[in-house]
This record gives sequence, structure tokens and C-alpha cells, in this order.
Amino acid sequence: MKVTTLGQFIIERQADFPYAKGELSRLLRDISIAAKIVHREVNKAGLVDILGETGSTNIQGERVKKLDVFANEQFIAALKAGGEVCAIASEENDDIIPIDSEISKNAKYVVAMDPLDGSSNIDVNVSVGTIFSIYRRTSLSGPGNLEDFMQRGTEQVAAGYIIYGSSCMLMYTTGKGVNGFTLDPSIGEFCLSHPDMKTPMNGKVYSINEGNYLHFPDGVKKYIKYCQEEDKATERPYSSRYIGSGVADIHRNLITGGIYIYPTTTKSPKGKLRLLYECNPLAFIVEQAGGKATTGEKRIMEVPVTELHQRTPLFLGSQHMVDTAMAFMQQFSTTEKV
Ligand code: P6P
Repeated sequence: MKVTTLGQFIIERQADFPYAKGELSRLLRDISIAAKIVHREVNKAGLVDILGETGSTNIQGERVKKLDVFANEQFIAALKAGGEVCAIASEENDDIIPIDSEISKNAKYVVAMDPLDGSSNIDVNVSVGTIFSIYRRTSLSGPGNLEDFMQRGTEQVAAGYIIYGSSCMLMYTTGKGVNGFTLDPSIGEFCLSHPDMKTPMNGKVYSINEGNYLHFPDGVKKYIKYCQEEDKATERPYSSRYIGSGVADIHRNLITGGIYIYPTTTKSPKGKLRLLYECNPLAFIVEQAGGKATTGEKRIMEVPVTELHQRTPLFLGSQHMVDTAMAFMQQFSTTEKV
């Protein structure tokens, strides 16, 4: 079977962008380099001397960083070295990271990322992921600024995620479909394994932390009960699958069909997930695969971005399931006043 590496694929697809001079291609390559380094460390996390606890030191005598800090540093370093971005926003950093270097002086892009989503699962050997979103800068020159990130999800140039699971996969879109690549560690290359991915219009899996049930909006409570009813015609009850690592739940649902919901709760009155570097990139991917991503009321990618770490409720996955959940929200959406 012909092996197409991520690098080959990006170059082949560069023709999709007549004006592209290779910057976006190089940017995606920079991300994949960091992903390979993070994959190597995540895979070893079970070993005592590198378990993600700060304060311990590894055999080189370096202070061992928690893996999410390590991942953050790797992606920042790779993006800085690549010279294609003028600023970075990260879940790990309160403020944006402006990049002001000679090689980045003509950079056209900014990257928003969650370097290691679900990192609390590392110590129990559960899959985790990196989520990234790429925008064209709106500022004219010099280091990027906060305004460069205050763009709706519809303005994304590209988005994707890496899942560090039983295999390491990189999924991305530039607005012309979704393609998935699996890392072949024997050659150190991401190889095309899921060309032009499409998510089923319907599914039989719902993913939500039902521990928060009491504090969900009524529409969500009603939808959960709908999922649990016996009804052969619609193949209910559905299965409840919740890993607690969003990238893992969403990746599974993308392939099998399903819905992931993180609604408002008492603890998270605006929802828990972050709009800029979790919900918008995941929404871009899922929409490009034929799915849907909303706040329960409106399209995620049309929500105005006004703060770097802005939170939003998220209903994401198979189109018919999101539509049904939204219908319940519409009918009963007395979001519990918190
Ligand atoms: P809870 C991880 O922290 C995350 O952002 C998502 O990846 C995950 O689905 C969710 O939060 C888990 O949150 O409140 O259910 O533990």
C-alpha cells in the first residue's frame, strides 16, 4: 500500500491554496515535530523517574516538568523555531506569547493551543491530546497581539488535534475536509491513515459527565433521559461513554458517531471548555467531517471571541444527535440559574 507521509500530503495539498507560498505547510510541519516529541515523553510517563510530578529530577539532573508544562514548552519551541507565527496563545499561559524574532518578522499566522488536554489522565494511563487552531494575523507587522486572537472560529485557517492513545494520531483540516495521520514510530513519520474522514450523521453514543446531572439545564436532563429510553426504531437506549479526556471522547465519536456535551454546570456556569483553543478547533474539524458543533443554542464557530480563556457550553458530534439535543434545549432550556 502506498504510504503518504504528512509532509508529502501537505505539499500535495498546497496546490489547494494557489497563493500559498508554503508558510502554512511549514507551520503544520512544525506542529507535527512537537507532536512527535510529546508522544515520546507521554509514552514513557508511566516510568517512575519521569512521572508528571514537579520537583523530581530525571537522570540528566533536569527538574522533571509536569507533562502539560513539558508539552507546552515543546510546542512553543517548535513554533518559535519554525518562524511562521507572530504570537501563540496557550491554555498554560495567562497571556499571549508575542514572538519578536528575526525569523518570525514576516510571520502571517497565530496559533492558539491546548498543549495537553486531559493531562490529569496521564498518571492513570488514559489517552490525552493536543488541540490547535491557526488564524491569519490581523495585526500588520511586528509581534502579534491579543487582537490577533479575537477572531470567530469561522476565521480559522486550519485546526486539528493530536491524540496520544493506543496509537498517536494527528487529525487536521484547512477547510477542505479532514485527514487523519497515524504515527509510525519505526520511521518517525505521521502516515495518512484516515483520508477525507466523515462522521456518521447519527450515532448511538452520548458522552457527558453525568455526575453533574443535578446542575444541568433542564434541556440536557431531558436529552439524557431520551438517550436512555427503550425505542427500537431509533436504536435506543444509546451507550454512555465518557473518558474524561475530551480529545479521546470526541475522536471516538467522530469515527463511530456520537455526541459530546459539556453544558453549563454550577461549577462552570459558562461551561468548562475554552472557546479559543478547544471548542473552535474541535468544531472546525467536526463540521468539516459533516458533524455539528453548537453552544446548545448557536453555532460554536460564530460565537464572538472576546477573552483569551473564554468558556462556552459545547454540544458536538453527529448532526442528528446535536439537532435532537438542541431541540430539547429549545423546548426546556431553562438553564438552571446558578
Ligand atoms: P470533567 C479535560 O480537563 C477537559 O477539558 C476535557 O478534555 C474533558 O472532556 C473534560 O475537561 C472533563 O471534565 O469535569 O468531566 O472532569
